[in-house]
Amino acid sequence: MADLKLPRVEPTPEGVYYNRRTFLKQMGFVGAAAWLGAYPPGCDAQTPVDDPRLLRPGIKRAEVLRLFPAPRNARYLLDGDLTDPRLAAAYNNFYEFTTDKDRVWLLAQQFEPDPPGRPWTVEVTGLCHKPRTFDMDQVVALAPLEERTYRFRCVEAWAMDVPWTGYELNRLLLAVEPMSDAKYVRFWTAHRPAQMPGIESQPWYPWPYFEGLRMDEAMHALTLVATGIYGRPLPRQHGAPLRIVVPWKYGYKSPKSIVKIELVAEQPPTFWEKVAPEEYPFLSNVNPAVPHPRWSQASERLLGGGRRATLAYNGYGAYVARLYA
Ligand SMILES: Nc1nc2c(c(=O)[nH]1)N[C@H]1C(S)=C(S)[C@@H](COP(=O)(O)O)O[C@H]1N2
Ligand SMILES: [Mo]
Repeated sequence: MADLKLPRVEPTPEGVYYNRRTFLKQMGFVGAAAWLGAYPPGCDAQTPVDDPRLLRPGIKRAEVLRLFPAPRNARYLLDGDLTDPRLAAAYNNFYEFTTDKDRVWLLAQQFEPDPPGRPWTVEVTGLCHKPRTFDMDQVVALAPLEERTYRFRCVEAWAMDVPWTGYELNRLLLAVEPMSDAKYVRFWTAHRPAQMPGIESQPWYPWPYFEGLRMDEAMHALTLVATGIYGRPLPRQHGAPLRIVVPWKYGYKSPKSIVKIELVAEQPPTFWEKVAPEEYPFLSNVNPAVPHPRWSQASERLLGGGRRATLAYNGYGAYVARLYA
């Protein structure tokens, strides 16, 4: 239980945004070559996969690449070392490829999120005044990308501490001007059976992957649209070219490779809730006191070795507990 890495989130004055230049000056720019060296490998257990494809960015679009690495936001830090990027990239949940966590990265190599002539788009629609379909150039132009280090906790009791690149989901939602009756947000993952072998080999799952949040959760400052990890565009296995990150909830509430976001009035169904409602309820906030029906949630295994206590709301209670009062 040593090595308790606590999040530190400095309070932000409402409505204050830093422009990219100020950030670059204040936080110090991290050079492209330094990104790997900045995150020393974990001390034991897994041997990192040594394959050049492992960390390959999912998209090569110049407009996106030039924004990496994004400046660090010093308000969102973790105490202690981060997870080795090679361990995080070689142990994944992305059932569209396989349930074998050690092989997701390999099978995901055939996924081409943004091929020439068929650019990735995200449709943001539903109860809003300005529904819009964004391509990736427009997604990254919407708000300055920044890096935040977050704890990440899978419901299966493994965890990692990683630097995401992205911006707050509220930036994307506000861009379409939500209506007052928008109370929930739905998310859909891409459905590409030809590139995602797990879809056809597991026909009993309700593809495509879908998730949902309450509007207040989606608008919360901790909830990210992530386009990168460890200072580079997301590799395919982490959900290229963009995913959602909700650090106080179990990992399945952070859907990958998003193609559609819809603002709705009623609580939407979610993939895992549909599969096993008693095991994966809609809310799914990290809670050490509530065991999964088949295992304890009191502690968690860190990728790279070691165990630590699970924290309520994954350590973010000071910032999110009020949402559930
Ligand atoms: N589309 C999609 N998104 C998904 C999943 C998935 O299977 N498909 N798995 C979820 C689960 S259970 C976890 S723990 C995280 C894992 O993210 P990582 O592989 O980038 O660490 O992705 C989440 N998002
Ligand atoms: Mo998970």
